[in-house]
Amino acid sequence: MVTKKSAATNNQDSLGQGGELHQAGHTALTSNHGMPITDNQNSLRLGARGPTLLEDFVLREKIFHFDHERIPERIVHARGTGAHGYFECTQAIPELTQACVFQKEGHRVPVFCRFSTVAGSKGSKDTPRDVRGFAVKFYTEQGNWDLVGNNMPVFFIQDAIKFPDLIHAVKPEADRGFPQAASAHDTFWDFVSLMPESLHTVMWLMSDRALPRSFRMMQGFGVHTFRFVNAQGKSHFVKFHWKPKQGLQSTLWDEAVKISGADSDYLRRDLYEAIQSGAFPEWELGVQVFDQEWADRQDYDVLDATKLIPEESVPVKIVGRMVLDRYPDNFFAETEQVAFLPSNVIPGIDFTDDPLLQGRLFSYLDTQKSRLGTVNFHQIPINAPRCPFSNMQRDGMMQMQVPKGRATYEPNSLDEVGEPGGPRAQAQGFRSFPSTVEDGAKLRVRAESFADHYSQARLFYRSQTEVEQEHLIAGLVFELSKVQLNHVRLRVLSHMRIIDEDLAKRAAQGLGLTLPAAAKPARPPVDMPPSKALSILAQKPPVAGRMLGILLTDGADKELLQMLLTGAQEAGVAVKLIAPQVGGVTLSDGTALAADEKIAGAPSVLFDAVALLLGQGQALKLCTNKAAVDFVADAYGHLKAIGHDGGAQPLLDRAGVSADKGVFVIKTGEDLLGKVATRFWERRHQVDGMA
Ligand code: HDE
Repeated sequence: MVTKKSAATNNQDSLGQGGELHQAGHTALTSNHGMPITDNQNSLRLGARGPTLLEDFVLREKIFHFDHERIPERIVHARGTGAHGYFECTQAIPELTQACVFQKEGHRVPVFCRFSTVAGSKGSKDTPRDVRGFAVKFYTEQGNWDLVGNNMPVFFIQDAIKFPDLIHAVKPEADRGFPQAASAHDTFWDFVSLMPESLHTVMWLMSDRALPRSFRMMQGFGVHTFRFVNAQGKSHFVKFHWKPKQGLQSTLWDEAVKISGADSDYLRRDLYEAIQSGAFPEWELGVQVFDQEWADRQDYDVLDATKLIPEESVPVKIVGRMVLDRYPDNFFAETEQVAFLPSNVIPGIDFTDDPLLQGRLFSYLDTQKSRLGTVNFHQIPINAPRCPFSNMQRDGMMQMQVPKGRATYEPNSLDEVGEPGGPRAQAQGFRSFPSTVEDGAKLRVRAESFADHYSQARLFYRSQTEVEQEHLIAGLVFELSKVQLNHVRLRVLSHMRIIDEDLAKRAAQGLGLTLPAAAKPARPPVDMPPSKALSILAQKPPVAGRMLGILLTDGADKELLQMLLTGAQEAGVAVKLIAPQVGGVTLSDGTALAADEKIAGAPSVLFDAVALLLGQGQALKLCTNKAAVDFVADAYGHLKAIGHDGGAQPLLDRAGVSADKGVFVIKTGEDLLGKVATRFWERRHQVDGMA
């Protein structure tokens, strides 16, 4: 025990520069103004059983602060998670832009990246059918550049003035306060069916893109057309793309539903565990660059955010990579307080007249004031530039800086008498690109070039594989079955007829409805050549970054397990050990092994593939364990690889598993690990409704 005297001496010795008090290995507990606190267990009361005294300033300060710990959640994208990392230029493009991040190969800048769902509240689940946010803050030597994108390259609306309507329609219905984090309800479909411009993004929302298996396994898009400007002042249009090294992967709908019960933090935990284990996720940054002449030749307007540019018409040039290698130390201080602003650009990157982007330039700055409470939110460490910053903005709530001198206005001549005159504008700084506008009249109109709402919805649908089209139709049928207003369902179907007659027919069949008359498009669609890049399944994903679940019982074959563990490590596949009890099992050679999870706590929906290593006679025992039977039945139903040791047959039979290429006895580690990222699509015909 530390005597009073020696404790005092220790504290005295370790009084830090900032005034902190340290005791052996701990920081001394103090009040907010630094007074050392001796008792953090009991409030100050009159006698041992008497009333608490108003005088108890320690109690009051603690409760006062606690009462105000919450801040308003983001109006959209409330639920998210983020990570630190770096961006590295891999292909310098000074001919296109003077942006400092693209000048030299190998040049790195720190980044903070936040992924999010859009519609749900902060406490909602991770796996709803939804768009995902993909926002990156680059801390460059010329200021912060925020690329605030999504995992889909298009958006629901063309003009910012419709954003509040869109969000009101998708958020829980105003009178009843539900459904949470779901688009499957009347108001969303009512709105989008009256706004045909949303249909292209609605196709993406009904597709597998809205059900990412991991934030690490989705693409990111800047969505809008931006401008690159080079040192000579020459400008090109640019669209930004993030391409995950981990490949693309989505959950099945049935999986997503079950995951939200098993682990509503699934995507957040996935990112955390990957980074903590050293499997740092990585994306390539690509750009599609084109000029005005090219833009003028297209059937669509490149300033319309409901349109994408097929990679087949403008290839994506890879110019850099982003690696996320550090999880935040504090969720609130960093992930919650990070404030992204599309208006944060650096010299060399500029905006276009996209009316959605123009509205965003106002909204994000404005929303931070109500979310973070002060115009000084840029001084919060996660938001502050990492380069020097200096101007004559002063005061405001939570001013953290202590600016010196009298120079709070410009111009001034204070330096003529030897006083600091303060910062001055630079010749080398940001200059808006002097683009010209065609028509000077002030009008509330939508350009005629924004009128085609169907061609790209059709392009997207027709670019999907057969399986993906099935999923999209199933999504549509599910959502419209939740819609209660029949006229809304019919209106949606009337649009589907313009997008693709077969799509409309199959959706109507799924709903048990007769097809209505086709909608009348403002402009008839044109056929665009299908784009392979729009399909997830047309691209083969790597196995690295995936997770294998190994179900073990007492007597499980130690050698087989060791082979799988070694193989997994070499392949970059993470492993979780699951057993009837978390205390673990005794392996075939008598060694005891602790499990990561109990079966009911780690259903197979959490894994990309499963192995069943069951000791003699154990499979039969597990046949009466509902969680174990579901583990296998779901892995089968979700078309995953199931590797087993040969003794698992009774459990496979009990779970209704029929033999196919994806169900096999493991002979080498490669048998299973090579298939961790594979789904056995042919099996879907055996498991109607799950896939
Ligand atoms: Fe956002 N959006 N948005 N958005 N958005 C916000 O800003 C808004 C749009 C996106 O992880 C808010 O700081 C308007 C498109 C992401 O912190 C708010 C319009 C795209 C995030 C806002 C759009 C996005 C937001 C809420 C139509 C993809 C989360 C909190 C004009 C390119 C950033 C906040 C994070 C967040 C407004 C449309 C992406 C209210 C008005 C298009 C990734 O300012």
